[in-house]
Amino acid sequence: MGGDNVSVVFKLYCLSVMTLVAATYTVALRYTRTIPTEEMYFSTTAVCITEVIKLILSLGMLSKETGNPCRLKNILVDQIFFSPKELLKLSVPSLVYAIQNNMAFLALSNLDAAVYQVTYQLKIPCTALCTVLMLNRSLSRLQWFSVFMLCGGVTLVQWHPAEATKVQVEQNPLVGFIAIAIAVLCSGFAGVYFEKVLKSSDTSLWVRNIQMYISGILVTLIGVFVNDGDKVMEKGFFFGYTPWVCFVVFLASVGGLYTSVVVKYTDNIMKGFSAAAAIVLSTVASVILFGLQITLSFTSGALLVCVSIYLYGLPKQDTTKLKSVDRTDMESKQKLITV
Ligand code: NCC
Repeated sequence: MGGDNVSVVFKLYCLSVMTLVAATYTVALRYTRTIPTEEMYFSTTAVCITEVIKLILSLGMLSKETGNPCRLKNILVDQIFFSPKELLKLSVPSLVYAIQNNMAFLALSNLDAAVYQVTYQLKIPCTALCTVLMLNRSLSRLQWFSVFMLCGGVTLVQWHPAEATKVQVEQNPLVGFIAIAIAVLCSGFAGVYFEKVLKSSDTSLWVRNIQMYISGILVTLIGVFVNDGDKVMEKGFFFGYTPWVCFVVFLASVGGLYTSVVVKYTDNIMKGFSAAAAIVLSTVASVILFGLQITLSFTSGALLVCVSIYLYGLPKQDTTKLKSVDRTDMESKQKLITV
């Protein structure tokens, strides 16, 4: 994963894994938060331990990339231990992601996974807005239109109101929706901020990840003590950790790393478009392989997703050329009038 010229197949592979992990993660997380149990785990500890695992995995990837323990040591000393400014820079997205990841637990403790997935699609226009504001990129009107069309398309594709399940734990949908709104804003901002830092220098992705996860561990640890300090002291950090909870932590770690690779080789808006395409394709594959019944909302949503991808990819019209054509047109009209 070190080289920048990676094949399309590799990009598609990363996108597919990311999308598959994200879908499984949401359902598994919801399951662990809604099974009636006396021993519910502390979600803050799960967010914190995920950062630790991502740090360890990124260290492993960096050592693979450098291929030499001495070079690895030099990089760690130079770019981690003696780079407080860089660490501070990356503490911004790590704080925002920490809030976002905690909000996901709060939202999925109060809302059905399908409702969560559908509402969370608002992150697509939010990410586009952050990209325009923070990366000084411009989107044509057609591209903005396609961003909103994609948002609507994914919403329809994932629309399964009949599957909303009754659970025996107390839920507060308002809290759930507020948590999603915060997560949407955090996802857009942190994703684009990380992309900006990553692409503004030659520093390795794994170094950037390590810098982010170090402050991520600190921030999420503070979250553990502020929110569940007393209970964690009494019952222990890993209280209530079942194999399912470990699975959720595993998915969160793997999903986070794949997200970083996807952002490195594409960008945050492309991440949204490709994830939508992957959802559509995987459903079509399930129809062919397992005879899954296709609904009207899926068909119309899939159509919207495809059209939006096509529209987004259309070459932008050169507005300067258009303006000059307009001007020449005006001038010749004026000449005609004077004649
Ligand atoms: O919301 P989303 O991603 O933008 O959240 C990004 C997740 O990736 C982690 N991350 C990001 C950059 C980086 N260098 N390292 C990281 O570990 C962040 O900590 C954050 O958890 C998506 O685009 O829909 C996606 O959604 C998440 C997840 O489903 C939602 O946040 C819902 O809770 C996916 N994460 C997982 O599946 C674990 C992500 O892959 C895609």
